[in-house]
Amino acid sequence: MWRDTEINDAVTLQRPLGGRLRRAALRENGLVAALLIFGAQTASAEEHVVRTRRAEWAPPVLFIQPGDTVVWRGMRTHETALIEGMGPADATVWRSELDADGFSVTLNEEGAYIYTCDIHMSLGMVGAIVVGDAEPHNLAAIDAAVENIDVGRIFVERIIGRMKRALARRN
Ligand SMILES: [Cu+2]
Repeated sequence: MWRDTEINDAVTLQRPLGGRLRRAALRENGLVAALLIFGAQTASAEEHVVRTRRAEWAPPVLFIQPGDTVVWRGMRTHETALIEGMGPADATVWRSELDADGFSVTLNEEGAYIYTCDIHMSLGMVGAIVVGDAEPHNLAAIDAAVENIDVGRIFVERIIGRMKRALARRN
């Protein structure tokens, strides 16, 4: 959105100006050009929205690229948290408050992430995010971490199965 504004400014600054104003405009044009280049380089990072449908995440399995951001919407009665041991090693661990609509996390590490809404985990509110095009390297670690889950384990297993089927379709 800011890029449109910068482009408009750049166009405005290109109008004929005299003396000091023109020099100032040229300096600003240089800054604008730098900002536009910076914007182009980072434009590939995308934002993905996960919404809530009763006690489910939509989409339940999300595919993104490293550096992309996930935003959760419709969170009035929900929260989102990465399940312990169910993200790549060194990956961002997140836990939102209840009713943190618009909570977001940027995921840079490739691999699979299984997350839950703790208060609705026993109703099956479990989701998966796969970062990167490669087969997630931490699938075995996720399968092992399932053993540590007491409440809602069947739903965690279910989303892992769903993610694996989606991965198989993708390949
Ligand atoms: Cu919930």
